[in-house]
Amino acid sequence: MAYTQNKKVLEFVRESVELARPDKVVWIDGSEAQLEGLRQEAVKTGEMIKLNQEKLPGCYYHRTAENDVARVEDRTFICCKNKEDAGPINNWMDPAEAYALCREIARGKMAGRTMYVIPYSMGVVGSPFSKIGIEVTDSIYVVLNMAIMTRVGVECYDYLGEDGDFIKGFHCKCDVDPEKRYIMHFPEDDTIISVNSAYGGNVLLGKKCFALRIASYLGKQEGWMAEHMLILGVTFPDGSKHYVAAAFPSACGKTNLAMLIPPKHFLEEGYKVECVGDDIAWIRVGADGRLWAVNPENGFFGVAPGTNEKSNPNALAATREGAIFTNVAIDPADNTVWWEGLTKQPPEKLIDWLGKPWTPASGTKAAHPNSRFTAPATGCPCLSPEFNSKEGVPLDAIIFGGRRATTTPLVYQSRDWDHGVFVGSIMSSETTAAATGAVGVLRHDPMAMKPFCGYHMADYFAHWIEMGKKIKNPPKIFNVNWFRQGEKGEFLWPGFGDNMRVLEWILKRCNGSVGARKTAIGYVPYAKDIDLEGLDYSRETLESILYVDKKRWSAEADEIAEYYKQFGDRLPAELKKSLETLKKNCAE
Ligand code: OXD
Ligand code: MN
Repeated sequence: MAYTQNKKVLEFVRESVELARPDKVVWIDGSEAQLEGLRQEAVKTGEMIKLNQEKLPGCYYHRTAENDVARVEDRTFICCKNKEDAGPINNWMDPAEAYALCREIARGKMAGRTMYVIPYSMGVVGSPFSKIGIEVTDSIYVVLNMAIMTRVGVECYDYLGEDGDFIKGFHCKCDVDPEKRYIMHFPEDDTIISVNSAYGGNVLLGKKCFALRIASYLGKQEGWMAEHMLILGVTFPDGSKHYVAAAFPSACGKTNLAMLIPPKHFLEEGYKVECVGDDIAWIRVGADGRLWAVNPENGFFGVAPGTNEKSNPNALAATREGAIFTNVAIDPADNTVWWEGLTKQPPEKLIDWLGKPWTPASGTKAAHPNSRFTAPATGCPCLSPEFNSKEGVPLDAIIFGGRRATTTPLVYQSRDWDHGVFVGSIMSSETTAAATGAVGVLRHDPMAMKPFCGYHMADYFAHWIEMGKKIKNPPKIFNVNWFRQGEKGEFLWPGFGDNMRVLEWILKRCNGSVGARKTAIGYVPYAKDIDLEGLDYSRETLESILYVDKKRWSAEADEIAEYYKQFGDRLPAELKKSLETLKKNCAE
């Protein structure tokens, strides 16, 4: 049953059927009864394993193909008419060529399978921020993950009416052939095509493909922003609430920061941190001239390894009910899950992510480093009461942050909005297992959007500058680096809950209640102003990671100048000016 008379939906489904030739079409209605039927079917076929329902009620397990464990940036394309509009950072393919290639690959590939039609909303249905997508897929795993990560249901059709527009997403597992794997985006046609993968970031099309790549393009056209940012709220002891959005590259701790538990004395004083989102923010200028943000997602697709009672008890709690685990290890003793870092001592015997028997002596990782949990947001104990707000939350601060062993101090504040855009544009970070390729390589990742910007990166910078002109009361912009290392490679900042100490300084800067030192790169805290109570940590170490080394920054400026060259004339003058100022400041 189609649930809709929307001609464009019916046409999209008809075309998809004609191409992929499924045996059957199932229209997803979002009901628990239908989802439960699909879970049972997936267990029967071996696509999912039902976990211990006493310890992990409603939780399931899934293994991807060994060659299909992360986003594939080298096979991800922006397919716009003019190559120049995709910019120097994106892979580009001519739309006609990309459609033809994908059609060739997907032709008849759903034969013998069922095609599911998923209506979903990114954001609360009916919010001025929200947008509707329809994904067709031949994977039950995708349906069940989408039902956690987005708002799936027939109300999306009601909202669309007979003529409403939506983002089309076509996904087909095909043969999970890495040589024919393509994640194609057609921003000018509101269309996404994903073939030959079944890994979350490549196939849950509401997430990276729609909510970042397509949405960033729409944001540029329509005057709003789609960002790779968590959103959190801090309640002060006086009851006032302050919201922060923060951009970090994949697997750099966004989920941990979003769900942070402050150190004991902050809690005793009455501070509270609540999570609005852990990965994506859609941001608009409100009537009050401030920036307002919503999290368009409905769940968390988090990196499992390293998540434990200490690092992130809130995320862990969210995974205890109704979650799907992908590529972690199974503990056969009680049919539960395990991953590196969950407990100090691994169990004696596990089934690893490849399905093979594993013991601590195996010398391999039991869980894939990019193994994931998909967990409903409602299971997060610190979920903000504003999570479902249609208006979103007003931002006091925007934070950028990368994984840098040296150079970038623990925290600094930009001089103003335009300088803040510069600070975001020069972000670089060491690569992680969230994408295929080498890990630990320093690369530029402006605003943590390198893999996710759906158009020319310099035009994206220009959009940020333009947005700044529309915001009467802009949030203050900061940069943080939790990952400074000492000579022996040891981390110099404790991170996790102790990041509250830095957050507090940031918010005090926003309300003007703390001073700062003006340096070559922006405002840096006086060490005395970072609260170290209850922490066994020396002021000298703190001084060392707040230090701005002009020699290093001068070299950094030269490197940024090289990096900027690829953007040519499209690079906004404001960024060139900030780079000149940085050079001049370092020479003084
Ligand atoms: C993610 C990613 O899954 O950034 O959020 O890779
Ligand atoms: Mn992400």
